[in-house]
This record gives sequence, C-alpha cells and structure tokens, in this order.
Amino acid sequence: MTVLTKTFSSFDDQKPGTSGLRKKTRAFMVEHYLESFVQSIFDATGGVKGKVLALGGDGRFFNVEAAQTILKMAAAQGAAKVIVGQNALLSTPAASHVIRKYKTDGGIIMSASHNPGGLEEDFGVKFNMANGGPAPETVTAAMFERSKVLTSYDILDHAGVDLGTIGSVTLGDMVVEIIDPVADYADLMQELFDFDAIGAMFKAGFSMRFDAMCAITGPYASEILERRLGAPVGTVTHGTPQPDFGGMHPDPNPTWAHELMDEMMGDSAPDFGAASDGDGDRNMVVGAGIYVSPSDSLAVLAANAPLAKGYAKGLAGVARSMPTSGAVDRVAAKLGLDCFETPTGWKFFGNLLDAGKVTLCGEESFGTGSDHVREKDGLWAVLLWLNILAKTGKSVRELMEAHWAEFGRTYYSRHDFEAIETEKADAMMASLRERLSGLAGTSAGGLGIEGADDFSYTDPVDGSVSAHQGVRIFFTGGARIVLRLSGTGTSGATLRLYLERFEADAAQHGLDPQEALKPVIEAAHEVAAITQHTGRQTPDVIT
Ligand code: VG1
Ligand code: CO
Repeated sequence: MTVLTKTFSSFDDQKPGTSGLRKKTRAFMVEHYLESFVQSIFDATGGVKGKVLALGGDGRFFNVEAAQTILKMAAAQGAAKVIVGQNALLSTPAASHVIRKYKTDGGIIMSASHNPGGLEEDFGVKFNMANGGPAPETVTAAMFERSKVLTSYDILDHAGVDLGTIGSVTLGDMVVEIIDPVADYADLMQELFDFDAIGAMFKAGFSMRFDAMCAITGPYASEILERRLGAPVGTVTHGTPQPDFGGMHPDPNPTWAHELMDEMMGDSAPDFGAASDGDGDRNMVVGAGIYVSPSDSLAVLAANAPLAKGYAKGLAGVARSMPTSGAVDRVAAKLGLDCFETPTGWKFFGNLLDAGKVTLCGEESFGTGSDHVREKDGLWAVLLWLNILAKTGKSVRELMEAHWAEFGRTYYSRHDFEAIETEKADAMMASLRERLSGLAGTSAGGLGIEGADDFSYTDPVDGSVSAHQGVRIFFTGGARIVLRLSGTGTSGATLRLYLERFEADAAQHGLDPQEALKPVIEAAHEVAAITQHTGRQTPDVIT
C-alpha cells in the first residue's frame, strides 16, 4: 500500500472554539484543510502509531468523505485500529461511550453540533480524549500551535473502505471495525434507567413526541423509545438523519424547534415533548403547555435523579456552567451536595467527573449529562425525565410547580444577538471590561449593582486557570446578568446575554419569564450599552 506525503502552506485559522473546530463546510473542503487539522490533532496527542481510535459523526454533509480521509491518514501513520460507527455515524454521547467502553486512546467526532449543515452551512471536527471527554484547553491550544507550522502529512493512496457493512476490514495494516452506532448506547441507557416502569407508563397511554430534527438522534430515539420502551411508532418525528438536516436548524430551543413547541402548547398536546440537536448531546424538554428551561431541568434532575436505578445511591455532587442559573445550587444546598461553577463548554466538567466529585452536570444551553459518559447527552436527559415522571406519576407541570414551591423559582432567560460585526462586539465587551471595577455601588436601570467581575476558573483537580470566561454583574436582591461572546459560530460574532432573578414567593411563580425579568433586561442594556455599540435592540433568539 502506498503512503503519499502531501505538502502545503500552513493555515492560520484552525483555533478550536468552545467545542472543536467549526467552519463553513466549504472551508473544510479546501484542499489540505481538513487534513491539516487532523494532523494537528494527531501531533498534539503524541501521534497515532499503535493506537486505537473511535470515529463517527452526526451525518451532516461531508461526514463520510471526512471519515475516509481520517481513516487513510490514521492508516498511513501506523494506527492499530479505528472503531467507526456504521456509515460513519455516531452521536456525540455515543462516541464518548464507545471510547470508554472499548478503552480507545481517544476519538474524532465530526460535527458542528447545533449549527445547520449542508454545503453552504457548517462542518466541524473535535477530538475526545481516552476518558471520552472533549480535549481540554491545553490540548486544543497545542493543536492550534501545531496547525500554524504544519506543512505536510502522510495519507494512504486508497479509494476508501465500505463503511456501510458492520464487521472488520483492513486498510493497509490498520483494522477498521465498523459497529452498530446505536446498540452499545441503547444498552447503557437500559442499565441506567428503569425501562419497565417507563414502558408501563407508555402502555397506560402516556403520550410523547420526540423531534429528532432530521439529525443523529433519530435512529437512537426510534430504537430506545419506540422499540425498547414500546412507545407508539410515530412518537419520534423527523427521525431520518439528512445531510442538511432537511433544511432544519437542529438546535433544540423554542425558536428552532417551533413545530414541537406549537404542538406542545396546543389543545391536543401530548404529555411530554423533547427535541435534540445535530449531534445528539443537547435536549429540550417540554410538558403539555409548559416549557422547562434548561437550568430548571438540571435542578429538577438533580433533585430527583435517585429515582432512576443508575443514580439510586445518590449524587456525589453537581456542576453547572457559570452562565447557567443558580436553580441547581439551591437543590445542592438543600441536599448537602457540593456544587461547582465552571466556564462554558463541556470540557471543563471532565476533571470533576473523572475525580468523582460530581455525578450530574449541566449548561443553560440545553445540555445535561452525568458521569455515564464525558459529554452532555440529550436522550439520557429525556430518559431521566421519563423515569422521574414514571416513578412520581406527576405531570411535567405538577413536577415543576412542586419544585418551585420547595426550592423557589429562578427566572431565567438567554438573549442572543447574532451576526454582529466582530469589531463592534469586541468593542462592546472591551468597554464593559474596562468599566468593571468601578461598577459596584452604582446602579443601572434602577437596580443597584453589588459587584462585577470577569469570570476566571481554577480547576480544583489540576489547578489550571481559565480566565476571561464572561462578564458577571450582580445586582442587589440577587439578580445577575452575564455577557460573553459565542465560541461556536462561523460568521461574525454572537453576543449572549444571560439574565436571572430569584423569586421565593410561590404566589409569584406563574409569571412569564420575560415579564419577570424586565427590570434585569433593562439594567443589562443600560450597563452594557448594547444598542449604542451594536445597533441592536431586540435579540434574534430568546431561550
Ligand atoms: C455553546 C453553548 C455552550 C455549549 C457549546 C457546545 O457555546 O453556549 O454551553 O457547550 O455551544 O454545544 P458558545 O461558545 O457558542 O456559547 V454543542 O451542542 O454545539 O457541542
Ligand atoms: Co451538540
């Protein structure tokens, strides 16, 4: 078998963001571009000689071609084996599980997650370590450094292998093992959750809609919900993965999963609704006539997780990303659990999970997960909800109202201002950061400011420091706003404004969050001068 050495001029824009490298698909298709990043991954992790890797993606446009390239590079460079999901498919949580179950040296996931897919949309590549979790910042920084000086890579001269048939084939001296992408993951879910109780609930007429948004969770949800749990066929909609996600924007939030939202808010709403994103690590949960904010979902799951057999022992602790609301902190305080606050992105939970300090983690961006893998996991969250509903016999509304009555309600919302000119967004953040130290004691929009900082995180396990993770402003009375720029976009800048306010009074728990947060929203606009800097008054997406 011939190994070709390809040479090229190095790229200067392969800096991984919140979750891997994401670019326009066409950018990834530029000659040597994908190969350069893959080689940077290999080099930054000590090369692939003799190693076993996992490989799969969310099925978006260019997924299979990219998989063939990665396989040929791994084979040319002496990898022992690559375990690939059939047709190069693996959801992000399933890939994390495959890495852990088969004890591989890591894995490459091809996905731009919740970003749209297709030739004119987005593609992405990320590397997960042997623990199954996203590469930490030190490793992603090393990839970027490597990419800036890289000018060649080795690749096998080969037409590629058939990835459609389960079984083992060879590529040069390397074994390519093609596995069912769903089976291992579905088995793991069956170990964690009480499938009998959930199955009995479906049998008794419990109705559900799962919107897979033409993305990767379709096959997983059909197998688990419809086949193993006996939910009626048709429970899963948009269940066939498409290279362009059928034109859908596979981001499970009220804006993009509007079809599901319309059904859930309508007269004949099913008991429970859920949606997942492009690569299957996000989830949105909705009850009949009631939307559950992701921060609340994390709190409810933390309070009730021991109802599921996989968590019957109780939780070691919980963690949330900094912009996520404090709802879970109140649960942790009451249950006597440690609660950690990390920067945005799942990679920051890895050490806490590995060290056994936390069992459950979550982000306000529709991400929840546990120590069963090292990624957030959309279907896992949906199944934990189903398990809790089955065991308590409560509706989503009853469960939420009881939760708020017990712990109080943290009103929460995120406002996204998308496709802002990068310079304007940077100038706004820079101006805010300059003024931070003088904000305490002043007021904005009629609210007094108690303190303000730029969040910096010291990892309690390895002591690494991640600074400038977002501006936090705390108001008297417990309200908080956070501002940061997105690290997953592929054009312009997206400003994320996170808003929250705690309400103890049960008589005030039925408000519309946008109404309840009005003074906080006004204060945020005033203090950050969003409109003056960006020309924007109203957000593009509200979650
Ligand atoms: C966003 C979310 C973050 C999440 C990340 C990856 O990042 O805010 O919480 O971890 O996406 O999610 P950013 O930097 O755009 O705010 V996924 O499902 O796209 O891998
Ligand atoms: Co995702």
